Amino acid sequence: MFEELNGNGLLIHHWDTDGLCSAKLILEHLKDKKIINVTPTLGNYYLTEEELNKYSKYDFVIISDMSLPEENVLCLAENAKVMIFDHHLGKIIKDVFHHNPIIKGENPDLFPSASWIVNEFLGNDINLFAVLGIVGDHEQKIKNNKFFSKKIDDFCKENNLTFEDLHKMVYLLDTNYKIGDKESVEQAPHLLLKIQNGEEILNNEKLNKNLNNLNSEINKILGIPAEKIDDIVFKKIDTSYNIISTITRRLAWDSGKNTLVINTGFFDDKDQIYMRSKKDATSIIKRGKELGFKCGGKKEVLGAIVPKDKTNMFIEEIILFLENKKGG
Ligand SMILES: [Mn+2]
Repeated sequence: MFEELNGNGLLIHHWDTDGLCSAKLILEHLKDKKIINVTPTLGNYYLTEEELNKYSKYDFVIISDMSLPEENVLCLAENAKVMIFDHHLGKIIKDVFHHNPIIKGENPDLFPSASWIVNEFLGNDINLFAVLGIVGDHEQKIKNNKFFSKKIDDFCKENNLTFEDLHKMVYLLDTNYKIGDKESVEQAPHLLLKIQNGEEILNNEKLNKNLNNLNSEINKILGIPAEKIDDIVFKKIDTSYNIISTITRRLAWDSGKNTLVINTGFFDDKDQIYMRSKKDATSIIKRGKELGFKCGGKKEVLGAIVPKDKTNMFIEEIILFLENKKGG
């Protein structure tokens, strides 16, 4: 499959640990080809017009750990051979090589990360990078996956590591995107190509510095008392760091209450909104999508990216939802 790839190549990967590790494995396998790697604008699960233009000059494009919109993929495929390695839900994109066992109906528990899927596809033995992608995407919850908790356990024993070591490596690797440093995200797969073992991630000076910066920003924000609207914990923050989910989780867990956080500092033209509710959030997530916002979440969590002039309107709707006056 890879033998057919000729000319100039581009690898587009997710910015998180799984994206970095799957990118590392692909770059390693294709070390004799001409290929550069990029990540989309941090926070975007699609390519902008500008990115699409720039990325349309390549002969082949590999996408890993990202479910880009079909129209983006087809646009790239006009000029290039496209290969996708992914494990997100979505639909099969015909006309390109789309390796995603999950959308082909396989058991998601057996394909927990893009790094694992890529590693298997390449026929590699289990290794640190295949495992780190899994720990990155699932954290402690992977311990409930019988098959993989044993695999990871065995891997740790053989390599004299603990699960906590792996978790710390994930935290460190994820600092690059959390502080909004796209360039370092794109350098990270090359850093991973150079290292011999996990110690080198744990002891990496720059990543540790990032982690300290992140923690002090989080603690600074948490040190400012939150407002209260009726029984809702409400906080407005203005940070360039992508830490709104962490802040919301900490406020919600500490208070045990419905929590709503707005960050005005991550995007120039949009705000981040994050909510943790004590009831099912499906209806308010649906409402956000109806309003045309980039919006997602799970049972009790809503994350949305909203144009600045729509923020107040949507916050009011969320407050009504939390106060039980609407929906839910
Ligand atoms: Mn992933």
